Amino acid sequence: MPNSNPDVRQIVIGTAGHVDHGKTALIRALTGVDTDRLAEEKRRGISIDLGFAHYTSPNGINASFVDVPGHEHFIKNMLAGAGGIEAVLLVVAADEGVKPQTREHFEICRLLGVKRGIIAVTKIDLASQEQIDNTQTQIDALRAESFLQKAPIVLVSALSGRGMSALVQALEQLCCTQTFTDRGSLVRLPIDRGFALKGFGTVVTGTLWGGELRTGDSVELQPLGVEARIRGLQIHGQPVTSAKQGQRTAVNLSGVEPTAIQRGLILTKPKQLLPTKRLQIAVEWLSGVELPTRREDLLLHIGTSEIAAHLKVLNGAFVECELESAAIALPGDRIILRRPTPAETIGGGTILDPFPAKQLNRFQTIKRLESLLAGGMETRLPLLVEEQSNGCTVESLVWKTGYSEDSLRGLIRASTNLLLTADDEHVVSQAWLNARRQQLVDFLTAFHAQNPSTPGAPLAQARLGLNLTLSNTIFQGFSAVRINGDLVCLNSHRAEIPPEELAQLGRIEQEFRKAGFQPSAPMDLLKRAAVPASKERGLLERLIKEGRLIRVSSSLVFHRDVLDHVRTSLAQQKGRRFSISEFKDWTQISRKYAIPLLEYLDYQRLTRRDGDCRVVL
Ligand SMILES: Nc1nc2c(ncn2[C@@H]2O[C@H](COP(=O)(O)OP(=O)(O)O)[C@@H](O)[C@H]2O)c(=O)[nH]1
Ligand SMILES: [Mg+2]
Repeated sequence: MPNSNPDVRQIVIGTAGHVDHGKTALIRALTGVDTDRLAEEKRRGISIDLGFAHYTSPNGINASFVDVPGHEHFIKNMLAGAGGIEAVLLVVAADEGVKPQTREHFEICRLLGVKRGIIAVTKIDLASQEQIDNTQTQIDALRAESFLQKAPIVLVSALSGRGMSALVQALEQLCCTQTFTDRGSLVRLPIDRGFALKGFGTVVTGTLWGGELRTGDSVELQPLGVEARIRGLQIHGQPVTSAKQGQRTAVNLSGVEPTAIQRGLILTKPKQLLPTKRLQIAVEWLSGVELPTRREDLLLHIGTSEIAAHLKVLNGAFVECELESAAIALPGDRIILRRPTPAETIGGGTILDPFPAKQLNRFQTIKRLESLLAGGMETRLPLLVEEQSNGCTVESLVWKTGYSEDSLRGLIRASTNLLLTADDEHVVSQAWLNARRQQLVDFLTAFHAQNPSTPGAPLAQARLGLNLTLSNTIFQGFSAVRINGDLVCLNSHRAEIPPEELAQLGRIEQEFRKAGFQPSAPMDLLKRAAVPASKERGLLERLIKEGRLIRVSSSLVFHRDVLDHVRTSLAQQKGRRFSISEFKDWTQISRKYAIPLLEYLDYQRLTRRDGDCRVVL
């Protein structure tokens, strides 16, 4: 029966060290598992690909070992394994001492941010005391002031078993003080193996970087964008119902062919993270390598993937990488940079921005990266929001920061300079809101100056080109403006109508009222009202906007009182049928006007057309 995966103490440990120094033999001596599975590995006597073994100590501590190849040709595979480890078992043969890949693997672990480890000086059965002392001296020089400075050094022989109990003790110690590298709460499982299992279908394995996986969950294979479902989970060969951050996990997937799987893909929650092809990185170059000066084609390793990247040096501390194929990357992720020819690791770094701001010059880019490097989310969040002209969605911040929507909303609510829109989906800065409100005040001030006698500006115009969510955020709770129907005005605005204009408006209304059901063309009525020709149209439109006059069709305008009269008369005769000629008799309206008026009444749902007749609703 699958268990619910109680929080057993467990850790993922990677081997590291020069080829032939005894990594695989040590893992075999410890776990009984020969991680050199491939025929070619057997034939050549060296590890080529990653090997996996798990180990339960006498005290019940579970360690997942990732055994990496030491040969310089297979650093790519070593990197795929090292991306998911918590601690390193650095293996140095006592008779050979520190060699190039001892150094390279050590540097890679350091650059990947591995925090702890154990150093095994192995093959002591083959070495003299002098050799052992020399090796220890070299190790001390290598690890000085590094994460391994205080790591235990254990002298062992995988052949004779000498020192193995001290190694077990050191492992127990390591697990007791274990803390997971926090890579955020979002589900990410960089895949290091994918295969078909008879009767099960597709299985992928990897270290779960963040979040939790449960059987039945939907997942997405990124950057392919293929969705699948979790049929089953295994940890240490045991079926479980959930897997948590930091655990080496085997995932049985349905809905995806084994052939679609390759190392380097990453399992995420569907539609949560977005692949990117541009990264800005705080870089650290290894000493003794030839540094890239301006631009160079390199290989970038992230998670379990290796991607060709075009590197642009911004300054000594920052680079930008244009990736040949997209990757899932989040701020804080560690990467390794390698030169393809001659093959060498030249540095590594921390991703500062997986979706760099565009249209910045080099100076601005560097300044921006400096603040991202120096600050935490309290710097990053306002920066990301404010560099967009109208804020951004909470959803987009998930793939830009690696924080869940819920934690982002929490941070936004707690911040003094950011706020959520009413629907909780969008975030803007207080500075943006202030600026937009000022813009609205400026707009209304100008509008009122030009139209002193108009009660307000049409809302559609005052939305300043923003969508409803954003413009409502500006209007809501803003005491300087007042909304009335579909008009908005400054709170201080009182429509003032000059007496002369008031008289003109009155005369126009009078003409339309007089015309009743027989209105002449609106322009003729305006002439009769004797208003200055230049103002005719404006005054007419204003009366229509204010609802004093009602436009029934393009050339037919009635006074509101006339239509109110129709409305009240109809209200008393619900259900009655009448013909067009009856309607004409009743209103004395000409046939030319009757049809558009009836259509207007239909549209207003006062009447309904029924053959040649109308029914009062
Ligand atoms: N005498 C002796 N030989 C060892 C010891 N550990 C490994 N070897 C041998 O060294 C060779 C390389 O070991 P292996 O574990 O494959 O090295 P790796 O490349 O670091 O994985 C093999 O022939 C092993 O049998 C040891 O402690 N003592
Ligand atoms: Mg090996």
